[in-house]
Amino acid sequence: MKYTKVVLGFALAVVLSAFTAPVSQGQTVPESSDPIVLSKLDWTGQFVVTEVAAELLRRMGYNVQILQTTQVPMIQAMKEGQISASLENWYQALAPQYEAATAAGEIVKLGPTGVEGSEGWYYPAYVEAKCPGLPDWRALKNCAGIFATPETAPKGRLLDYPAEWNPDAQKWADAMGLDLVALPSGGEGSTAAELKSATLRQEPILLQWWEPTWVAAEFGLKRVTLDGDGEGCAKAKAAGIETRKSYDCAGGVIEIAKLAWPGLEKKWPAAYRFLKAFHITNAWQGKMAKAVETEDQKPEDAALEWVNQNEAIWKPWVEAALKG
Ligand code: TMO
Repeated sequence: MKYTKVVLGFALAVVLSAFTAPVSQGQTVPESSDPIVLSKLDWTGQFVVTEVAAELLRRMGYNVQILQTTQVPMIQAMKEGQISASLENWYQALAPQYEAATAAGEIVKLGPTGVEGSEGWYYPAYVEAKCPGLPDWRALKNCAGIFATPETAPKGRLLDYPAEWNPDAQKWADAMGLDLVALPSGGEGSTAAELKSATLRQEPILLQWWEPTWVAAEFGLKRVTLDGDGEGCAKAKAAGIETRKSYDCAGGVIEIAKLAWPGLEKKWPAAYRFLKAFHITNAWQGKMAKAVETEDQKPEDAALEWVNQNEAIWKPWVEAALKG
């Protein structure tokens, strides 16, 4: 297995050496040997997308570094040029900050990541038998208590996103008059572990979550519909919640974009063109993320496997970027 990977890697390196030729305007790639720094945020889907982009940039001849951070510090680091690009940014709770920074010219948008996402409150399908009326959110008016934990009883627990993601589930629950207490998760892995144990015991669990994730597919999660007949969105809006960014209230679309430091285009023009062309689908990301989460594959190895198997997809991005 290891041997095969090395041989494949070598063969591709030979193929790719043809790319490191002079490009338009007399520039050669890399235009600067300074590292292009990509952000590694704290969810698996983002790791693998980032590793794919990093691998391809390296094959183009760039020096690439991956910097682990979280979303709020990432915005500041990108304004200052300490992060060159970030491949998967969700325009939900942090949308106003991304938009303000873009409007001020402090960061630039490189276009859609390609992943189609949704998010909201989820539960395993077996919960419906214990809470008739789901997936409509109004069912929770009568059965929030089934989600109680020792910390939240008699109210139900809503297992929220980790604190670093600026979660707002409590605001939603309050606006909708639901007896739920939103408690932050320790991260994607710890929520997955809780879900696994709840499912084994067929116990009710309600969580703020998103798709695409291998967890949603694996555990057959269903999403609470917050819109109902418009009542849920109206309540949230009246409470001052940014409903324009909610999957339900915005008509089923969340923007997921690639962002960059404004100096990227000038410093590494071919990398800029490549990153604009780069995109990924739910299926490609899902396969890699699942291998990382359930088969203990390293994100960089999952990405390398994708790159080795999908040259027909990425080669045009690289060639066009190098042509200028
Ligand atoms: C971290 N998330 C993918 C939900 O934006």
